[in-house]
Amino acid sequence: MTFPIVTAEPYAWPYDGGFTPANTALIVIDMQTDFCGVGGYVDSMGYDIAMTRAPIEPIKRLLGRMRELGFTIIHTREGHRPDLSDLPANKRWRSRQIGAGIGDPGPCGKILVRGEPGWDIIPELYPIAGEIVLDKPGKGSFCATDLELILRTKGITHIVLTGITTDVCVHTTMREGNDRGFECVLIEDCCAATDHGNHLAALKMVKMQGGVFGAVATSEAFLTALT
Ligand code: C5J
Repeated sequence: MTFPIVTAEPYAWPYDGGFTPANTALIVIDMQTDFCGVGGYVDSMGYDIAMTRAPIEPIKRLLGRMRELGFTIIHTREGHRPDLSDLPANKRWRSRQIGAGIGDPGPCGKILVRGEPGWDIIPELYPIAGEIVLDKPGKGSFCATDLELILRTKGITHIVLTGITTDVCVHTTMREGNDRGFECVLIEDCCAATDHGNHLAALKMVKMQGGVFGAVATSEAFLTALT
C-alpha cells in the first residue's frame, strides 16, 4: 500500500512521491513525565507544561492511525544510567544552574535517570507490544544509540517526527536523520517547545533553502494522506 504525497511546506512530502508502512517510521520523541508532567524536569525548571502537553492529543490520533496501518513506531526516552556514567559534567552543571539538576532527586524521582518515575513515557502515549523503545543519553536520537542500525535493517528510508521539544530533541534528531539521507517530515501540532517563539523558529529553520532538513506538515494533512 503506497500513500500519496502529504500537503506540507516547503514541498509536498515526500520528495519521491509517496510512502508506505514498509519504508516509513513514526518517531515519538521524549513524551516523558520529565518533559511534560507535574514535578518533572521541565516543570522544575519553571516552564509551563501546558506547552509541552499540547501535542499529546494530536500525537495520540496520529499514533493510533499509524499503528492500525502497520507503520514502524519508535518511542525515545532521554535519560542517563543510574550511576550517571553517561552524564556529561557540563550537562549536569548547566541543569543545576537552572534549578533542576539532572541526576538529582526531585518530585518524580531522580531527574532524567533511567528507571525513575519521571523518566518514563506518559501513560497516554505508552508504547504497546512490538514497538521499539530507544533510550538515548543526549538530544539527538542517533547519538550513542542503535537507531540507524534499526532503521537500515528494517528498510526504513522515511521518518515522521513528533514529540518534544521541537527546538531541542526533535530538531537535533531531524538534522541527524537528514544528514544520513532519511527523508524527514516534522508534524507541527504533534511537537512543542518550552517557548512558542522557539517552536515557530524551529519550524522556519526546517523550511529554509527549499527544506534544508525536510518538510513540515500538520497532523490533519498527514492523516488525510493516510485515508
Ligand atoms: C531537552 C528534549 N530539552 N527532549 N530535551 O533537554 O527536548
